Amino acid sequence: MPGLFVTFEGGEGTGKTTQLKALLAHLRAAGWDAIETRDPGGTPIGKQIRGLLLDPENTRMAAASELFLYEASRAQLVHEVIRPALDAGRIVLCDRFTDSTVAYQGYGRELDLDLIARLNAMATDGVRPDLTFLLDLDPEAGLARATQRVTQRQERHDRIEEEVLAFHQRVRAGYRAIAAAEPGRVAVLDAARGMAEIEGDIRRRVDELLRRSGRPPGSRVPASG
Ligand code: T5A
Repeated sequence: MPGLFVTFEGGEGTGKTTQLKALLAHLRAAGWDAIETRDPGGTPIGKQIRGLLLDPENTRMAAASELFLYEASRAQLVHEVIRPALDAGRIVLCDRFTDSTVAYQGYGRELDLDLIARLNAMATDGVRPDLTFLLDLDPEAGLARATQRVTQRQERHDRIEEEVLAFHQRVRAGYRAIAAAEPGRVAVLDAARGMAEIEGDIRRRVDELLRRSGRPPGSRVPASG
């Protein structure tokens, strides 16, 4: 695919959104044609599905329903946003993607990993991230950040944030297993550090990838590798 697909992964409150937006601003300032999106969400249909998934009132949602809803939102996102942008040669930055389902539904809910791999393949129609940043943080610290944020905004924790600590610890273990299995794609970052330090690591990695592609900053990105 002619574009470049970068995803941000990690547990609750690890700083994915903060870092994605910082990278987006950096790339755009350098002249690259970059867009941001998020999973679940990112499309009108995906936003409706996201509402169902995260509504704290939906306490009776079955694990299988949850899995299918995440995959449904993702299928729509790939179809409507990600694939067209990559085909057009753009840089796509996505807040969460398939690794979230492996970590949360596979390791967190302990659903079948082979089934999740098949559903992910179907939902993405072969679209895979070129590079993934995994923001790794003790779940207690991440949940404390999320709590601080919802308190400031006078909101409620979403349905997944309300899961017990053991669930979030399994999610973290899942992410680490993914990173160990795919070290070439997944860059693990210590998310306990300051925002600027993490941002610097991410910039260096992406700038290097773009530099190696041999093109000056412009409106289109050449094929990676
Ligand atoms: N999910 C998702 C699944 O179960 N399966 C799936 O397949 C998918 C795709 C989605 C939920 O759905 C689950 C995972 C999630 O539970 P979401 O909103 O996309 O929800 O994800 P969240 O993790 O809930 O997003 P958050 O906004 O809570 O976390 P972020 O994006 O990691 O963190 P961010 O950048 O918003 O920062 C959180 C707070 O920490 C501060 C920020 O200022 C902010 O206040 N912060 C830092 N503080 C100190 N040091 C740093 N380095 C900091 N970086 C950020």
